[in-house]
Amino acid sequence: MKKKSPKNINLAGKQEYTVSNSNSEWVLFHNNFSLCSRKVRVCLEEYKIDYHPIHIHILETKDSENLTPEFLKVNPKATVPVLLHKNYPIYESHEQIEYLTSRYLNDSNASESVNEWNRRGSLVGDDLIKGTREYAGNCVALLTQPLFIAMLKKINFSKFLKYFVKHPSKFRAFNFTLYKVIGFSVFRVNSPHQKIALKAINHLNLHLSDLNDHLEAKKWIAGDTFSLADITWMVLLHRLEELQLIDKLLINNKNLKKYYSLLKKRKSFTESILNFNHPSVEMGINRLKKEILKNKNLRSFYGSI
Ligand SMILES: N[C@@H](CCC(=O)N[C@@H](CS)C(=O)NCC(=O)O)C(=O)O
Repeated sequence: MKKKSPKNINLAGKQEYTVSNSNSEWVLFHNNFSLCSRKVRVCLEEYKIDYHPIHIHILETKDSENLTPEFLKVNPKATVPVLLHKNYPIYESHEQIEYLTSRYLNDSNASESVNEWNRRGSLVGDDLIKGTREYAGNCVALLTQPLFIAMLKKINFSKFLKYFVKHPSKFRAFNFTLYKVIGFSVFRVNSPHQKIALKAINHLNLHLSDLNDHLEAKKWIAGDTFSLADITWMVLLHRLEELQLIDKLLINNKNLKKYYSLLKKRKSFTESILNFNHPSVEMGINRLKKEILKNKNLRSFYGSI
C-alpha cells in the first residue's frame, strides 16, 4: 500500500494511492441492491471486462459491512461501489463508468449529449436534497425511502446502534434510524420527508419529460449506439419499477416507455441486475406493494403522485 487515503475530503475519480494488493486488474466492491453498484456492474458486463467482485452488505440488505475498519480503509465515506484499477480506487459510480468507457472504447470522446445525460442521471453529493433539479439520480435516491423502510423492518434494532455510532454520515444514520423507529409515518401529510419526496417527484418529472423529448426518433440516447448514458438510465428506470412508480411516471412519456422495454432486453440487464437479486430486496418489494394498499400514510403519498 502506497499511501493512506485522506479523510474528510470529497473523494471522486481515480486516486493516487492504492488500497489493496489484489492480483486482479479490476476489483469491484459492490452490493446487489445498490443502484450505483448496479450501474458499474452493467458497465463491466457491457464492455466484457473480467473483474473480481467483492460483495459488501449494507444495512438494508443485512448488516453494515461497509462500516468495518477494512472497508473504511478502502472508502472512508463508507459507500459502495468502489472500483479498483490495479489497486488504485476510483470513487463515484458516474466517474467509474466514465473511466471504464475511456479505457475500453476506441472512441473515448463521448458526445456532449451522452455526457450530459450521464451527468443528469448521476447521484451526486452528500446532501441529495440540494441536487434534485440537477440530478435525476438524487431524485430517485430520495424516492427510494419507502423501499428502505420496507427492507429495514426485518433488520434487528441492535444493528442500528452500530450504524449510528460508526457511520461517517450522521445525516444518513439519523434518517435510517428514523425509518426503523417510525416506519411509513415519516410520509404523513405535510411531514418534511413527504415534502422532500414530492419535490423529488416534481423534479424527476422534468428530467423524464426532457429525456422523453430527447429520445424522439432515437433508439438510444446517442442515437443508434448504446452508451454509458443508457447504462445510467437503465438502473434509474429499473429502480422506479421496483418502487412501483414506473407506470405512473411513464404514462405521458411514450418514447421513454419504449426505451425502457429495449433496455430490459439487453443481456447486461439480466446478467448484472436481475441475476444479482437478494432475498432482502424481494422481501422489501413485496412488503412495499402490500403497504401501498394498506398503510394510510403511504397510500396517500403514492396517491398524490
Ligand atoms: N454518489 C455515490 C453514491 C454512493 C452511495 O450512496 N452508495 C450507497 C448505496 S447506493 C451506500 O453505499 N449506502 C450504504 C450506507 O451509506 O450505509 C456514487 O455514485 O457512487
